[in-house]
Amino acid sequence: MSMPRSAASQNVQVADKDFASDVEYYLALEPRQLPSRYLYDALGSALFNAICELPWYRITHGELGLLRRHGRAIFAHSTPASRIVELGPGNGSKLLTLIEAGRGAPNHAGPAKTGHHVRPLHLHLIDVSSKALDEASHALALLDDVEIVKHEATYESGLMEIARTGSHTLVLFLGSNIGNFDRPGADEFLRSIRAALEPGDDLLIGADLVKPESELLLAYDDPLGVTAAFNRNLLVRINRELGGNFDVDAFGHRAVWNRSESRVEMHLVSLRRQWVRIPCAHVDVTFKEGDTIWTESSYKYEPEELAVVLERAGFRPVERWLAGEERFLLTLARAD
Ligand code: AVI
Repeated sequence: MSMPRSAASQNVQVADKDFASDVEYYLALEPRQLPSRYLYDALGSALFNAICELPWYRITHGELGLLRRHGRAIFAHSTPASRIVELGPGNGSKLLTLIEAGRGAPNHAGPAKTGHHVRPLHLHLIDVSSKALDEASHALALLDDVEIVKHEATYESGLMEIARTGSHTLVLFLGSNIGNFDRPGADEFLRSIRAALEPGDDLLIGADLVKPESELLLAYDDPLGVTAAFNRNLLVRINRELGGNFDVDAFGHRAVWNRSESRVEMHLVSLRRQWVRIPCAHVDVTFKEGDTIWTESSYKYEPEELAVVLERAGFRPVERWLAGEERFLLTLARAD
């Protein structure tokens, strides 16, 4: 079984009628599914931020550590850029950490002096959530001489907005967001990043690596139940926005490591036989005890595999930095 590419990618503009028609479409599939992008309403985004603070979810901690320790090396290895584009900036902490850690490095993308003028560094933030954009730009406004441009857009349309302006660009795709694309979807998405860039531009990508199953399951089914709340909140959202009558208590959270596909899957599991109606999505469905809804896949990579994927998309890996303890990899790759 494999989640269709469109379910894992963000290339559909999120709007209420899309939500209703996606819920109708994906709940009719076998196995039943819901696209993971709908996990991120206001409460879902807040729960995701809480997940990032959990000791068992080591992606954020591992990545911030790498950005802090290697910020100078990242700039030293990249083409001098006058703008940085971040896809999915979250609360802005990753970009803030990178810029602060990189100060003083050759090629640091800080404000450039032209004659008597200081040319500001342009930070382009692309996200479908205006709340996330506000939060990130608020955090980044702490920096001197930056100009922040918010793109409230899907990644694909945001990339089209920033494409080919003639100035060198560093694109950040961090947080292992690449992991929420299936393999063909990752290829396609990396190609769309490449298409927005000129030869010599750079991509800094963060990817979570394959690690022992026990660690992966703790990361996606934490003892505090925050990830379970993040998953079940999707049912709360459907009830609120589409008039559904899910009994949220009657669904459990399950994380599964699918070794052959190299992905952690999140599912919602019906704890009893029940009948669910979602009038705005024309859904009328019966769940038996144990029936599931597949809500997310997080693909995990091997370092060599990521290099191959980048090359296939038209990037040449330049340098990489590994957080050994967290098994997380940052790769700087150059557009050919
Ligand atoms: C946003 N994304 C990379 C997270 C992940 O690890 O797949 C979302 C998440 N799902 C459960 N915990 C975190």
